[in-house]
Amino acid sequence: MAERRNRQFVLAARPTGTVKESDFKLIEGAVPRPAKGEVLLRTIYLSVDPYMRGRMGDQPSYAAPVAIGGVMVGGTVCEVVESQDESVPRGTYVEAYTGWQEFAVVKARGLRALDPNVAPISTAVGVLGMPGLTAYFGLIEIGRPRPGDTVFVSGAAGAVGATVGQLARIAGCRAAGSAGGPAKIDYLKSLGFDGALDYRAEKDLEAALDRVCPKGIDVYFDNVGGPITDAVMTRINIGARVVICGQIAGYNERGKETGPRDLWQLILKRARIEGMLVSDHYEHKDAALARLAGWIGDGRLKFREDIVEGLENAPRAFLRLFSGANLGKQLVRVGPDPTRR
Ligand code: NAP
Ligand code: FER
Repeated sequence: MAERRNRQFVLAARPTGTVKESDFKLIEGAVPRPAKGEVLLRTIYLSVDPYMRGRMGDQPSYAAPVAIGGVMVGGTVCEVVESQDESVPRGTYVEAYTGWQEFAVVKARGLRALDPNVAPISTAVGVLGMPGLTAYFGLIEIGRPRPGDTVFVSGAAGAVGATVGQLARIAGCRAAGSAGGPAKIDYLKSLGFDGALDYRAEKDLEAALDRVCPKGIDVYFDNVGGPITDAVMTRINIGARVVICGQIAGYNERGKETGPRDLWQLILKRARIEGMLVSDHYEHKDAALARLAGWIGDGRLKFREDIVEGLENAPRAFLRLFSGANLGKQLVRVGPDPTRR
């Protein structure tokens, strides 16, 4: 039998400005062998996420950068193909953090085993994984929605944003959001959003906000930053909560973002603004995942995936996050998913 090879994407260069496919390099190595207490994993799905842009640079952050020549990091859904630990037998599906590669050896301990009968295994890096938990903790813990509130979310059609809007409705709020292009606006309406605006098409964002949020905004869940955030800040209500989750509009900028930042509005509206990091809340992860799974089960929480085929297309899939080409959680299918027909 021919020796199995492990294809991996390593970081070739630290990007300046917009990421390019040439910032990544596809290399091949030997498939590693597991030692006692370890398992060999075959990647089925790789999640590509906006935070990876931060790992490509060496600016100070909450996590260390990927080294030049190092394998790109990332959440994955894998199958155990060889086990040296009886608690995680061969054939188990697991959530892991093995990055942009086809095979990896990791410690068996701490892996989350996935049951394909509960939810599609791909959701472990989506609505039932890091992005879903971000929506849950950011909205519930930081946004503290009350029935009757208006919740506005930027980047509303994305993995985090689409979940935020639906959770807001489950909490008894009015949900509205912004996204780029008519297909995403239709998608938001299909999810039950009460209002949606296309930030690319609207000439006057403040007027558009008055249309979709006629009673102002009580909770602003920001995934984006930039012009939509400047406009939303002028439309927050007294006692509003502003959750800073992401600032993707600035991730490819070279310097610090400049432009109007109307913090006077926080005084005027006695509002609170708070940044959040999903992993700070992982102590309560299991309870949150159980609630999210319950809402998926009873049909109140829907999710959508956008799957690019083949590890060789991972850089292209990643770039889709910045052009806005992805409609739903962006995944890469690295290898066959035996649980899906
Ligand atoms: P996503 O929304 O599924 O994909 C990214 C989306 O961002 C694109 O589809 C695009 O949608 C939008 N976008 C890209 N460039 C933009 C720009 N210049 N202006 C406005 N919108 C732009 O990604 P996600 O995984 O759900 O992540 C959403 C945000 O949450 C990101 O900012 C991410 O960093 C953040 N996040 C934070 C945490 C945390 O712990 N703080 C955890 C997870 C994610 P359009 O077509 O609508 O432009
Ligand atoms: C994490 C905390 C935050 C993590 C990802 C994020 C992969 C994402 C942050 C962002 O998109 O800004 O532990 O693990």
